[in-house]
Amino acid sequence: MDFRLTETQELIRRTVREFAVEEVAPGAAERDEKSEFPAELIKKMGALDLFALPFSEEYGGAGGDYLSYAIAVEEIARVDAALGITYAAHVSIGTSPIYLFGTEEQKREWIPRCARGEILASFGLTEPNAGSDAAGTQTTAVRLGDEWLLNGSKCFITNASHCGVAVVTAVTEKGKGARGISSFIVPRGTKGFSSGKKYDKLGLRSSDTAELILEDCRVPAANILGKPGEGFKQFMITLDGGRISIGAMALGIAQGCLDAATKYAKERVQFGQPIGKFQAIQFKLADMATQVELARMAVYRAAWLKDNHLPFTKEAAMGKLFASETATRAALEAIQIHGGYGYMKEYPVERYLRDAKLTEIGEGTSEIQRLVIARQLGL
Ligand code: COS
Repeated sequence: MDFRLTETQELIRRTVREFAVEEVAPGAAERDEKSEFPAELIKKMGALDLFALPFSEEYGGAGGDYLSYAIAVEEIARVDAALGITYAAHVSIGTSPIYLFGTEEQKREWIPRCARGEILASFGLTEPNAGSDAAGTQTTAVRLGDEWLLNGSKCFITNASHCGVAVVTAVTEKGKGARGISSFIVPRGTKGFSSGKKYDKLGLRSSDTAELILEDCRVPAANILGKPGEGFKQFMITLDGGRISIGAMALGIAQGCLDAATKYAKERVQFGQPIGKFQAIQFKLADMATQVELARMAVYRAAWLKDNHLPFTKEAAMGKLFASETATRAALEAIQIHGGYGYMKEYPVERYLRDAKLTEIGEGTSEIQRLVIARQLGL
Protein backbone atom coordinates (compact mmCIF):
# COMPACT_ATOMS: atom_id res chain seq x y z
CA MET A 1 0.00 0.00 0.00
CA ASP A 2 1.35 3.42 -0.95
CA PHE A 3 -0.52 6.55 0.03
CA ARG A 4 1.92 8.94 -1.66
CA LEU A 5 0.76 10.80 -4.73
CA THR A 6 2.99 10.52 -7.79
CA GLU A 7 5.14 13.47 -8.83
CA THR A 8 2.74 14.18 -11.68
CA GLN A 9 -0.26 14.19 -9.33
CA GLU A 10 1.60 16.55 -6.95
CA LEU A 11 2.49 18.81 -9.88
CA ILE A 12 -1.15 18.89 -11.01
CA ARG A 13 -2.24 19.84 -7.48
CA ARG A 14 0.34 22.66 -7.29
CA THR A 15 -0.53 23.97 -10.75
CA VAL A 16 -4.29 23.92 -10.16
CA ARG A 17 -3.95 25.42 -6.68
CA GLU A 18 -1.88 28.29 -8.03
CA PHE A 19 -4.46 28.93 -10.74
CA ALA A 20 -7.31 28.65 -8.21
CA VAL A 21 -5.77 30.99 -5.67
CA GLU A 22 -4.52 33.58 -8.14
CA GLU A 23 -7.24 33.59 -10.76
CA VAL A 24 -10.38 31.89 -9.45
CA ALA A 25 -10.63 32.96 -5.80
CA PRO A 26 -10.50 36.77 -6.27
CA GLY A 27 -13.80 37.03 -8.21
CA ALA A 28 -15.67 34.09 -6.65
CA ALA A 29 -17.83 36.11 -4.23
CA GLU A 30 -18.77 38.66 -6.89
CA ARG A 31 -19.65 36.00 -9.47
CA ASP A 32 -21.79 34.31 -6.80
CA GLU A 33 -23.52 37.60 -5.98
CA LYS A 34 -24.24 38.36 -9.65
CA SER A 35 -24.87 34.74 -10.73
CA GLU A 36 -22.24 35.40 -13.38
CA PHE A 37 -21.11 32.44 -15.48
CA PRO A 38 -17.28 32.11 -15.40
CA ALA A 39 -16.74 32.04 -19.20
CA GLU A 40 -13.24 33.59 -19.07
CA LEU A 41 -12.03 31.12 -16.45
CA ILE A 42 -13.31 28.24 -18.56
CA LYS A 43 -11.14 29.45 -21.45
CA LYS A 44 -8.14 29.54 -19.12
CA MET A 45 -8.89 26.05 -17.81
CA GLY A 46 -8.98 24.86 -21.40
CA ALA A 47 -5.54 26.37 -22.01
CA LEU A 48 -4.24 24.58 -18.89
CA ASP A 49 -5.53 21.28 -20.31
CA LEU A 50 -7.73 20.68 -17.27
CA PHE A 51 -10.69 19.43 -19.31
CA ALA A 52 -8.40 17.03 -21.15
CA LEU A 53 -6.98 15.46 -17.99
CA PRO A 54 -8.66 12.03 -17.78
CA PHE A 55 -9.00 11.36 -21.51
CA SER A 56 -6.48 9.50 -23.64
CA GLU A 57 -4.15 11.38 -25.96
CA GLU A 58 -5.60 9.52 -28.91
CA TYR A 59 -8.75 11.64 -28.58
CA GLY A 60 -7.05 14.91 -27.70
CA GLY A 61 -6.88 14.18 -23.99
CA ALA A 62 -3.91 14.68 -21.67
CA GLY A 63 -3.65 10.99 -20.80
CA GLY A 64 -3.83 11.60 -17.06
CA ASP A 65 -5.57 9.43 -14.49
CA TYR A 66 -8.92 9.96 -12.80
CA LEU A 67 -7.24 10.64 -9.45
CA SER A 68 -5.39 13.63 -10.97
CA TYR A 69 -8.68 14.90 -12.32
CA ALA A 70 -10.32 14.46 -8.88
CA ILE A 71 -7.45 16.45 -7.32
CA ALA A 72 -8.01 19.22 -9.89
CA VAL A 73 -11.76 19.35 -9.07
CA GLU A 74 -10.92 19.46 -5.34
CA GLU A 75 -8.51 22.38 -5.77
CA ILE A 76 -10.96 24.41 -7.86
CA ALA A 77 -13.84 23.74 -5.45
CA ARG A 78 -11.66 24.72 -2.49
CA VAL A 79 -12.04 28.33 -3.62
CA ASP A 80 -15.08 28.26 -5.92
CA ALA A 81 -17.42 25.27 -5.93
CA ALA A 82 -19.56 26.80 -8.69
CA LEU A 83 -16.61 26.58 -11.07
CA GLY A 84 -15.95 23.14 -9.57
CA ILE A 85 -19.35 21.80 -10.62
CA THR A 86 -19.13 23.44 -14.05
CA TYR A 87 -15.86 21.57 -14.52
CA ALA A 88 -16.98 18.26 -12.97
CA ALA A 89 -20.28 18.10 -14.88
CA HIS A 90 -18.59 18.85 -18.21
CA VAL A 91 -15.88 16.22 -17.81
CA SER A 92 -17.31 13.36 -15.84
CA ILE A 93 -20.93 13.25 -16.91
CA GLY A 94 -21.04 15.40 -20.06
CA THR A 95 -18.00 14.18 -21.99
CA SER A 96 -17.48 10.78 -20.35
CA PRO A 97 -20.51 8.92 -21.76
CA ILE A 98 -19.26 9.63 -25.30
CA TYR A 99 -15.72 8.65 -24.27
CA LEU A 100 -16.90 5.42 -22.60
CA PHE A 101 -19.62 4.28 -24.99
CA GLY A 102 -19.18 6.20 -28.23
CA THR A 103 -18.16 4.75 -31.58
CA GLU A 104 -14.75 5.68 -32.96
CA GLU A 105 -16.44 8.30 -35.12
CA GLN A 106 -18.44 9.80 -32.24
CA LYS A 107 -15.33 9.98 -30.08
CA ARG A 108 -13.27 11.62 -32.81
CA GLU A 109 -16.01 14.14 -33.43
CA TRP A 110 -16.66 15.21 -29.83
CA ILE A 111 -13.90 14.33 -27.36
CA PRO A 112 -11.14 16.61 -28.74
CA ARG A 113 -13.45 19.64 -28.70
CA CYS A 114 -14.67 18.84 -25.19
CA ALA A 115 -11.11 18.18 -24.01
CA ARG A 116 -9.94 21.58 -25.30
CA GLY A 117 -12.87 23.29 -23.59
CA GLU A 118 -13.95 24.62 -26.97
CA ILE A 119 -17.45 23.42 -26.12
CA LEU A 120 -19.10 22.34 -22.87
CA ALA A 121 -21.08 19.13 -22.59
CA SER A 122 -24.25 18.41 -20.61
CA PHE A 123 -25.77 15.23 -19.24
CA GLY A 124 -29.53 15.02 -19.69
CA LEU A 125 -30.99 12.42 -17.37
CA THR A 126 -33.16 14.17 -14.77
CA GLU A 127 -36.73 15.08 -15.64
CA PRO A 128 -39.53 16.70 -13.65
CA ASN A 129 -40.92 13.20 -12.87
CA ALA A 130 -37.66 11.23 -12.96
CA GLY A 131 -35.18 12.32 -10.29
CA SER A 132 -34.03 9.58 -7.91
CA ASP A 133 -36.17 7.22 -9.99
CA ALA A 134 -34.01 7.72 -13.06
CA ALA A 135 -35.73 4.86 -14.90
CA GLY A 136 -38.96 6.87 -14.78
CA THR A 137 -37.79 8.82 -17.86
CA GLN A 138 -40.70 10.15 -19.93
CA THR A 139 -38.76 11.67 -22.83
CA THR A 140 -39.33 9.54 -25.90
CA ALA A 141 -37.32 8.71 -28.99
CA VAL A 142 -39.04 7.21 -32.04
CA ARG A 143 -37.12 5.82 -34.99
CA LEU A 144 -38.25 7.42 -38.28
CA GLY A 145 -36.18 6.18 -41.21
CA ASP A 146 -32.63 7.44 -40.77
CA GLU A 147 -33.47 9.60 -37.80
CA TRP A 148 -34.64 9.53 -34.20
CA LEU A 149 -37.41 11.91 -33.19
CA LEU A 150 -37.00 13.10 -29.60
CA ASN A 151 -39.65 14.73 -27.44
CA GLY A 152 -39.48 15.67 -23.77
CA SER A 153 -37.69 17.90 -21.31
CA LYS A 154 -34.83 17.58 -18.85
CA CYS A 155 -34.50 19.65 -15.70
CA PHE A 156 -31.70 20.87 -13.39
CA ILE A 157 -29.09 20.36 -16.11
CA THR A 158 -25.64 21.79 -15.39
CA ASN A 159 -24.16 23.82 -18.28
CA ALA A 160 -27.45 23.55 -20.22
CA SER A 161 -27.47 27.12 -21.55
CA HIS A 162 -23.81 26.98 -22.55
CA CYS A 163 -23.39 23.43 -23.80
CA GLY A 164 -22.30 22.65 -27.36
CA VAL A 165 -23.48 19.08 -27.03
CA ALA A 166 -25.73 17.09 -24.69
CA VAL A 167 -26.13 13.38 -24.11
CA VAL A 168 -29.75 12.66 -23.19
CA THR A 169 -31.78 9.61 -22.26
CA ALA A 170 -35.11 8.74 -23.85
CA VAL A 171 -37.50 5.81 -23.86
CA THR A 172 -37.19 3.83 -27.09
CA GLU A 173 -39.26 0.85 -25.97
CA LYS A 174 -42.20 1.47 -23.67
CA GLY A 175 -43.00 -1.02 -20.91
CA LYS A 176 -39.44 -2.31 -20.64
CA GLY A 177 -38.44 0.03 -17.79
CA ALA A 178 -34.70 0.62 -17.49
CA ARG A 179 -34.06 -1.75 -20.41
CA GLY A 180 -36.20 0.35 -22.73
CA ILE A 181 -34.07 3.49 -22.31
CA SER A 182 -31.45 4.62 -24.84
CA SER A 183 -29.11 7.59 -24.97
CA PHE A 184 -28.46 10.06 -27.76
CA ILE A 185 -25.92 12.67 -28.67
CA VAL A 186 -27.71 15.94 -29.39
CA PRO A 187 -25.55 18.74 -30.81
CA ARG A 188 -26.40 22.39 -30.09
CA GLY A 189 -28.02 23.85 -33.18
CA THR A 190 -30.20 20.80 -33.79
CA LYS A 191 -33.70 22.01 -34.68
CA GLY A 192 -36.08 21.46 -31.76
CA PHE A 193 -33.28 21.37 -29.19
CA SER A 194 -33.07 24.33 -26.83
CA SER A 195 -32.30 25.29 -23.28
CA GLY A 196 -35.00 26.81 -21.15
CA LYS A 197 -35.32 28.77 -17.97
CA LYS A 198 -32.16 29.32 -15.95
CA TYR A 199 -32.79 28.44 -12.30
CA ASP A 200 -32.34 30.88 -9.43
CA LYS A 201 -30.43 28.72 -6.95
CA LEU A 202 -29.52 28.75 -3.25
CA GLY A 203 -25.84 28.10 -4.00
CA LEU A 204 -23.41 27.41 -6.84
CA ARG A 205 -24.95 30.58 -8.21
CA SER A 206 -22.37 31.31 -10.88
CA SER A 207 -22.76 27.83 -12.36
CA ASP A 208 -25.32 27.42 -15.11
CA THR A 209 -28.33 25.21 -14.42
CA ALA A 210 -31.26 25.19 -16.82
CA GLU A 211 -33.80 22.99 -18.57
CA LEU A 212 -33.09 21.19 -21.82
CA ILE A 213 -36.03 21.01 -24.17
CA LEU A 214 -36.51 18.49 -26.98
CA GLU A 215 -39.43 19.42 -29.18
CA ASP A 216 -39.79 17.31 -32.32
CA CYS A 217 -36.03 17.22 -32.27
CA ARG A 218 -34.55 15.00 -35.00
CA VAL A 219 -31.06 13.55 -34.75
CA PRO A 220 -29.41 11.20 -37.27
CA ALA A 221 -29.77 7.47 -36.47
CA ALA A 222 -25.98 7.43 -35.98
CA ASN A 223 -26.33 9.68 -32.90
CA ILE A 224 -27.51 6.87 -30.67
CA LEU A 225 -24.90 5.93 -28.07
CA GLY A 226 -24.34 2.19 -28.13
CA LYS A 227 -27.38 0.04 -28.85
CA PRO A 228 -31.07 0.70 -28.15
CA GLY A 229 -31.87 -0.22 -24.54
CA GLU A 230 -28.35 0.38 -23.23
CA GLY A 231 -28.90 3.98 -22.11
CA PHE A 232 -29.82 3.38 -18.47
CA LYS A 233 -26.80 1.23 -17.73
CA GLN A 234 -24.51 3.65 -19.57
CA PHE A 235 -25.80 6.47 -17.40
CA MET A 236 -25.44 4.45 -14.18
CA ILE A 237 -21.82 3.67 -15.09
CA THR A 238 -21.26 7.34 -15.97
CA LEU A 239 -22.75 8.39 -12.62
CA ASP A 240 -20.36 6.08 -10.76
CA GLY A 241 -17.52 8.21 -12.15
CA GLY A 242 -19.49 11.41 -11.65
CA ARG A 243 -19.95 10.62 -7.97
CA ILE A 244 -16.18 10.57 -7.50
CA SER A 245 -16.02 14.09 -8.91
CA ILE A 246 -18.87 15.36 -6.70
CA GLY A 247 -17.05 13.73 -3.77
CA ALA A 248 -13.91 15.62 -4.83
CA MET A 249 -15.89 18.83 -5.10
CA ALA A 250 -17.33 18.31 -1.59
CA LEU A 251 -13.85 17.54 -0.32
CA GLY A 252 -12.59 20.83 -1.77
CA ILE A 253 -15.40 22.77 -0.06
CA ALA A 254 -14.69 21.03 3.26
CA GLN A 255 -10.97 21.80 2.96
CA GLY A 256 -11.81 25.42 2.11
CA CYS A 257 -13.93 25.61 5.29
CA LEU A 258 -11.16 24.12 7.40
CA ASP A 259 -8.58 26.55 5.95
CA ALA A 260 -10.83 29.59 6.47
CA ALA A 261 -11.83 28.60 10.01
CA THR A 262 -8.24 27.79 11.06
CA LYS A 263 -7.02 31.15 9.74
CA TYR A 264 -9.83 32.99 11.52
CA ALA A 265 -9.22 31.11 14.78
CA LYS A 266 -5.60 32.29 14.76
CA GLU A 267 -6.52 35.92 14.08
CA ARG A 268 -9.68 36.54 16.07
CA VAL A 269 -8.91 37.69 19.60
CA GLN A 270 -11.48 37.37 22.40
CA PHE A 271 -10.92 37.31 26.15
CA GLY A 272 -7.34 38.45 25.51
CA GLN A 273 -6.19 35.64 23.22
CA PRO A 274 -6.80 34.16 19.75
CA ILE A 275 -9.93 32.01 19.90
CA GLY A 276 -7.88 29.09 18.50
CA LYS A 277 -6.27 28.86 21.96
CA PHE A 278 -9.60 27.75 23.45
CA GLN A 279 -10.29 24.03 23.51
CA ALA A 280 -13.89 24.59 22.37
CA ILE A 281 -12.53 25.89 19.05
CA GLN A 282 -9.59 23.47 18.89
CA PHE A 283 -11.92 20.46 19.20
CA LYS A 284 -14.14 21.76 16.40
CA LEU A 285 -11.11 22.22 14.13
CA ALA A 286 -9.64 18.84 15.13
CA ASP A 287 -12.93 17.13 14.22
CA MET A 288 -13.14 19.02 10.93
CA ALA A 289 -9.55 18.12 10.01
CA THR A 290 -10.15 14.44 10.81
CA GLN A 291 -13.31 14.27 8.74
CA VAL A 292 -11.71 16.10 5.81
CA GLU A 293 -8.82 13.64 5.81
CA LEU A 294 -11.16 10.63 5.94
CA ALA A 295 -13.22 12.07 3.09
CA ARG A 296 -10.02 12.52 1.08
CA MET A 297 -9.04 8.88 1.65
CA ALA A 298 -12.48 7.65 0.56
CA VAL A 299 -12.69 9.80 -2.58
CA TYR A 300 -9.09 9.15 -3.67
CA ARG A 301 -9.50 5.42 -3.11
CA ALA A 302 -12.59 5.32 -5.32
CA ALA A 303 -10.61 7.17 -8.03
CA TRP A 304 -7.69 4.77 -7.58
CA LEU A 305 -10.03 1.77 -8.01
CA LYS A 306 -11.42 3.30 -11.22
CA ASP A 307 -7.90 3.97 -12.51
CA ASN A 308 -7.00 0.35 -11.82
CA HIS A 309 -10.08 -0.99 -13.59
CA LEU A 310 -11.46 -2.49 -10.37
CA PRO A 311 -15.13 -2.30 -9.29
CA PHE A 312 -15.80 1.08 -7.65
CA THR A 313 -19.60 1.59 -7.58
CA LYS A 314 -19.81 1.12 -3.79
CA GLU A 315 -16.66 3.14 -3.02
CA ALA A 316 -17.75 6.03 -5.27
CA ALA A 317 -21.09 6.17 -3.45
CA MET A 318 -19.36 5.98 -0.05
CA GLY A 319 -16.88 8.71 -0.99
CA LYS A 320 -19.61 11.03 -2.24
CA LEU A 321 -21.85 10.30 0.76
CA PHE A 322 -19.14 10.92 3.34
CA ALA A 323 -17.48 13.87 1.62
CA SER A 324 -20.76 15.69 0.96
CA GLU A 325 -22.03 15.30 4.52
CA THR A 326 -18.57 16.35 5.74
CA ALA A 327 -18.73 19.47 3.57
CA THR A 328 -22.06 20.62 5.00
CA ARG A 329 -20.93 19.91 8.58
CA ALA A 330 -17.60 21.66 7.99
CA ALA A 331 -19.37 24.71 6.53
CA LEU A 332 -21.74 24.93 9.51
CA GLU A 333 -18.83 24.66 11.97
CA ALA A 334 -16.76 27.19 10.00
CA ILE A 335 -19.65 29.66 10.30
CA GLN A 336 -19.94 28.91 14.03
CA ILE A 337 -16.24 29.56 14.55
CA HIS A 338 -16.55 32.87 12.67
CA GLY A 339 -19.54 33.81 14.88
CA GLY A 340 -21.54 36.79 13.57
CA TYR A 341 -18.94 37.46 10.86
CA GLY A 342 -19.53 33.99 9.46
CA TYR A 343 -23.13 34.89 8.73
CA MET A 344 -22.04 37.88 6.65
CA LYS A 345 -21.11 37.93 2.99
CA GLU A 346 -17.72 39.53 3.65
CA TYR A 347 -16.41 36.10 4.66
CA PRO A 348 -16.61 33.13 2.26
CA VAL A 349 -18.03 30.55 4.67
CA GLU A 350 -21.72 31.39 4.15
CA ARG A 351 -21.16 30.76 0.41
CA TYR A 352 -19.46 27.46 1.23
CA LEU A 353 -22.52 26.34 3.20
CA ARG A 354 -24.91 27.21 0.35
CA ASP A 355 -22.64 25.42 -2.12
CA ALA A 356 -22.01 22.37 0.08
CA LYS A 357 -25.68 21.45 0.36
CA LEU A 358 -25.91 20.63 -3.34
CA THR A 359 -23.27 17.92 -3.00
CA GLU A 360 -25.75 15.98 -0.81
CA ILE A 361 -28.31 16.16 -3.62
CA GLY A 362 -26.74 16.24 -7.11
CA GLU A 363 -25.73 13.05 -8.95
CA GLY A 364 -27.78 11.05 -6.48
CA THR A 365 -28.98 12.22 -3.08
CA SER A 366 -27.35 10.89 0.10
CA GLU A 367 -30.36 8.58 0.41
CA ILE A 368 -29.65 7.14 -3.08
CA GLN A 369 -25.95 6.69 -2.17
CA ARG A 370 -27.03 4.69 0.92
CA LEU A 371 -29.35 2.64 -1.30
CA VAL A 372 -26.53 1.95 -3.79
CA ILE A 373 -24.19 0.94 -0.93
CA ALA A 374 -26.85 -1.30 0.66
CA ARG A 375 -27.46 -3.05 -2.70
CA GLN A 376 -23.72 -3.60 -3.03
CA LEU A 377 -23.87 -5.29 0.38
CA GLY A 378 -26.33 -7.73 -1.18
CA LEU A 379 -29.39 -6.28 0.57
N1 COS B 1 -23.24 -0.04 -13.11
C1 COS B 1 -23.67 -0.88 -14.08
N2 COS B 1 -24.96 -1.28 -14.19
C2 COS B 1 -25.83 -0.77 -13.28
C3 COS B 1 -25.45 0.11 -12.26
C4 COS B 1 -24.08 0.49 -12.20
N3 COS B 1 -23.64 1.33 -11.26
N4 COS B 1 -26.53 0.42 -11.52
C5 COS B 1 -27.57 -0.24 -12.05
N5 COS B 1 -27.15 -0.96 -13.11
C6 COS B 1 -27.94 -1.86 -13.98
C7 COS B 1 -28.52 -3.01 -13.15
O1 COS B 1 -27.59 -4.08 -13.05
C8 COS B 1 -29.73 -3.39 -13.98
O2 COS B 1 -29.31 -4.19 -15.05
P1 COS B 1 -30.18 -5.43 -15.59
O3 COS B 1 -31.41 -4.82 -16.21
O4 COS B 1 -29.30 -6.08 -16.60
O5 COS B 1 -30.49 -6.29 -14.40
C9 COS B 1 -30.21 -2.05 -14.53
O6 COS B 1 -29.07 -1.17 -14.48
C10 COS B 1 -31.33 -1.45 -13.72
O7 COS B 1 -30.87 -1.30 -12.39
P2 COS B 1 -31.81 -1.25 -11.11
O8 COS B 1 -32.85 -2.33 -11.21
O9 COS B 1 -30.95 -1.22 -9.90
O10 COS B 1 -32.54 0.15 -11.35
P3 COS B 1 -33.47 1.00 -10.41
O11 COS B 1 -34.56 1.57 -11.24
O12 COS B 1 -33.84 0.23 -9.18
O13 COS B 1 -32.55 2.26 -10.02
C11 COS B 1 -31.01 3.54 -8.71
C12 COS B 1 -31.40 2.19 -9.32
C13 COS B 1 -32.02 4.07 -7.71
C14 COS B 1 -29.67 3.28 -8.02
C15 COS B 1 -30.83 4.57 -9.88
O14 COS B 1 -32.06 4.91 -10.44
C16 COS B 1 -30.15 5.83 -9.44
O15 COS B 1 -28.89 5.87 -9.31
N6 COS B 1 -30.94 6.90 -9.20
C17 COS B 1 -30.38 8.19 -8.92
C18 COS B 1 -30.19 8.94 -10.18
C19 COS B 1 -29.26 10.05 -10.00
O16 COS B 1 -28.19 9.94 -9.44
N7 COS B 1 -29.65 11.20 -10.54
C20 COS B 1 -28.84 12.34 -10.47
C21 COS B 1 -29.08 13.17 -11.64
S1 COS B 1 -27.85 13.13 -12.76
S2 COS B 1 -26.81 14.68 -12.34
